[in-house]
Amino acid sequence: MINVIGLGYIGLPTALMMASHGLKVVGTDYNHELVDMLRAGHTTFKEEGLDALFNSAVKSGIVFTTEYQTAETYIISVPTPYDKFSKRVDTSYVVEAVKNVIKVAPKGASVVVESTVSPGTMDKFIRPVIKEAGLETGEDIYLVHAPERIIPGNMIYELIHNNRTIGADEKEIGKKIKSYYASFCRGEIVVTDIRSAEMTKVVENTYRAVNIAFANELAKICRHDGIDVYEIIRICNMHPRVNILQPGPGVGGHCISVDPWFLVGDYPSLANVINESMKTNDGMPDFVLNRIYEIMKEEKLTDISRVGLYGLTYKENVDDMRESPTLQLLASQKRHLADGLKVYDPMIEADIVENQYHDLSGFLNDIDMVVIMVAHDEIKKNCMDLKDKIILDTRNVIGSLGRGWKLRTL
Ligand code: SAJ
Repeated sequence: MINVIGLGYIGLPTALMMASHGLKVVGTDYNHELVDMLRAGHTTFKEEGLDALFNSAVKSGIVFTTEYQTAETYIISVPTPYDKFSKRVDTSYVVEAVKNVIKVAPKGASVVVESTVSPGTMDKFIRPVIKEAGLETGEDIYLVHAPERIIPGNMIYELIHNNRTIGADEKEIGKKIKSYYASFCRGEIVVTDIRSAEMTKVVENTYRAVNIAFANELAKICRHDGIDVYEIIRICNMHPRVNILQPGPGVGGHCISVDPWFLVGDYPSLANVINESMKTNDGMPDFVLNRIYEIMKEEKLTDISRVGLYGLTYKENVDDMRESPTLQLLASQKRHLADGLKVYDPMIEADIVENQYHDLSGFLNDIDMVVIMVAHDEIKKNCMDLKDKIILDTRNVIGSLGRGWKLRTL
C-alpha cells in the first residue's frame, strides 16, 4: 500500500493517478477540512481532467484520512517554502512529515520525498531525523527523492506524458518506486542518486527563471529606446538556435519564483547570474506600476481608481494566486501609500483584495484604463470590449488586433 502524505497541488493528482491505475493508495493530510471535502466527493482546486480522475480513483478505492498509515511506501508531497531572508529552503513540513511517517513505518519501508528541496536537503535534514529515531537508512528505511515536473494548467496530461527523475540510494529501490510511477507515466523515468535528483529539479526551474529574466530585461531595454520587444523576440526566434521566452509583469507560482532562490541561498558567492535574474523578475511588478503612472500622465488620467488590473492569478487559466505578480503589484502600491486600483479575475470567485469585481462588464464600466496582467482565455475572447479603453497589455494578448487603439505594452 502507498500512503501519500500531503494532498495539495501535487500530492492529490499523484495519489489519484496511482489509485486509478490499480495501486492501493491512502491519501493523508493533516488539514481536516480538506480531507472532509475530499471525502464528500469534492476536489479542492480546478484543473482540467481532475474531477474525472478523482471519480475514477474513488471507484478504485482510494481513501482519504488525517492519519498516517502503516504502509510499504510513503510519498511525501508537502510544501517547501523558502525563507525570504536566508533564501534557503524551509524544510520544516518535510521534516515533520518524515518524523510522523517513521513512527508508523514498518521495517524496510520506502520514504519517497516528492516535494522540491534544495540540493543536499536529504543529507542535511532528512537522514539525521531517521538516525535520531534510532533507525538506519538502507536497512530500516529506504530513502528516495522523486521530484515532480507537472505544470499547473496542464497537470493531468503532463503527469502521464512527462519524463521523470527518481533518485535513490539503492538501484533496486529506485526501480521499485519507478514501477509505481510507471503504472501511469508514459514518459521515460530515469533512476539516479538522490543528490543528482535534487539538483536537476532546482536547475530545471532555475533555467526557466533565468530565461524569463532575460526576456524581461530585453523588454526594459527596448522600452528605453522605443523598440517593440515582441518584434525583436519574434525575429530572433527565427534563428535556429535562439528561443527567447516572453516578458511579463513578473514571475509567480510556487516553483520558478521560489526554487532558484535555494541555489542563491546555498551558493551565495557562486550563483550570480541566478541572483540577478531573480531580482530582475521580482522587480517586474514595480516596473508595471511605473508604466501605469507613465501612461496615466501621457493620457492625462489623474484618478488611479479609474485604472483596473485584469487578472489576479499567477498565470493564465488557473485559479492559483501563489506569488502572483498582481498581488505583488498591489502590495507595492500600498507600500507607497496609494491604492484604489480596481481588480477583476474570472478564475477567482472569492473576495481577495479591495475594489475587486466579479463580472467583466461591471469592471470595464468603472475604468478608463485596463492593465492586462494575465492572459486568461476570457480576455482573449472579449478583447473587442477593450477597444475604447487605454490598455496596458503586459502579456501581449491584443497584439496586432489593437492597431489604432490606445494600446501600450511593457
Ligand atoms: N512566465 C513569463 N514568461 C514566460 C513564461 C512564463 O513571464 O515566457 C511567467 C508566468 O506567467 C508565471 C511564471 O512565469 O508567472 C511561471 O509560470 P510557468 O508556466 O513557466 O511555470 P510554473 O511555475 O507554472 O511551473 C513550473 C514548470 N517548470 C518548468 O517549466 C521548468 C513545471 O514543469 C514544474 O513542475 C513546476 O514549475 C514546479 O512545480 O516546479
